[in-house]
Amino acid sequence: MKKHMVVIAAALLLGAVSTQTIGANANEEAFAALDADGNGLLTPEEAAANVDLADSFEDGDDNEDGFLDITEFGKMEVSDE
Ligand SMILES: [Ca+2]
Ligand SMILES: [Ca+2]
Repeated sequence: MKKHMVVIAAALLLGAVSTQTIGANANEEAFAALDADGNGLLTPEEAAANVDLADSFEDGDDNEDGFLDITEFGKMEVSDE
């Protein structure tokens, strides 16, 4: 009985970890898809490909350097619909 609980807990933990990993990868893939020149920064022109992102570009640019990096991008909640 106890052994079963451990197995279930381990499975849940593994599921949680892999979901997080998939989320991070999806984010990186979305960023890479928008980063047309692949320099690791999104310009307003590159962000214009996604209407939601373009709208919230300035809000997302935490360090106000005029670009979005992957960290800033990751904090934003942009739908890709
Ligand atoms: Ca770029
Ligand atoms: Ca920035």
